[in-house]
Amino acid sequence: MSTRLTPRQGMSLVEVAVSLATLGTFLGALILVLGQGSRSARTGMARQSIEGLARRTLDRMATELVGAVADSLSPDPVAPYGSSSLSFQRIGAYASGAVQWGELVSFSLALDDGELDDGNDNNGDGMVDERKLVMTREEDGADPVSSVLVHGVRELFEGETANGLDDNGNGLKDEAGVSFEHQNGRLILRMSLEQHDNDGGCLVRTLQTSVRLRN
Ligand SMILES: [Ca+2]
Ligand SMILES: [Ca+2]
Ligand SMILES: [Ca+2]
Ligand SMILES: [Ca+2]
Repeated sequence: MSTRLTPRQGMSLVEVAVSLATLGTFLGALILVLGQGSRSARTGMARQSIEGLARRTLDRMATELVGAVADSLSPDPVAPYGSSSLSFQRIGAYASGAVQWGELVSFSLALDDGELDDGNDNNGDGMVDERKLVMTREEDGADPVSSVLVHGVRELFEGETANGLDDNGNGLKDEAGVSFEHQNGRLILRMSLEQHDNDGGCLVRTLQTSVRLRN
């Protein structure tokens, strides 16, 4: 005697096809959700990273500037242009009533590693003509010692374009990604950092702080 399966005891090809299609749709949606989740997690971490980097760098600069004498600033970075570089000194000691100056410290911007000032992204990091911030110390009579404080400084401060105008309304015209401004005995430090990720996202973090100068 032969036994035959009724249609209810097995799955027809159509049913199998529908099941596979449903499973495929479900897996596709799951992969999409997981992908979006990890992308937003990566973006969140990158945001924290650039925020921390900007804060640490500004704190470091502010610490170096504690005790800086207003008259020692070179150039004196007053509005409307301020300056993207700055040298300063503290008072080292008083000897026989005379001031002995401390070491000469300077901050300056240089093109970032592998970058040329040509309107192109030469080093392939997604940023065009970005800078690095360099700090140099010069003890009297000793060779200068330089160190890089941060990479990925924007060529211009956030909201600024090179047009001779103060586009972002902060009182400085065409200011760079790091700028200094001397205002009534205070030195204002501004910084815009930028980072690009593999998903094509662009993060910009802009911070500012100020330090009281010594008379
Ligand atoms: Ca670049
Ligand atoms: Ca370039
Ligand atoms: Ca401005
Ligand atoms: Ca401008």
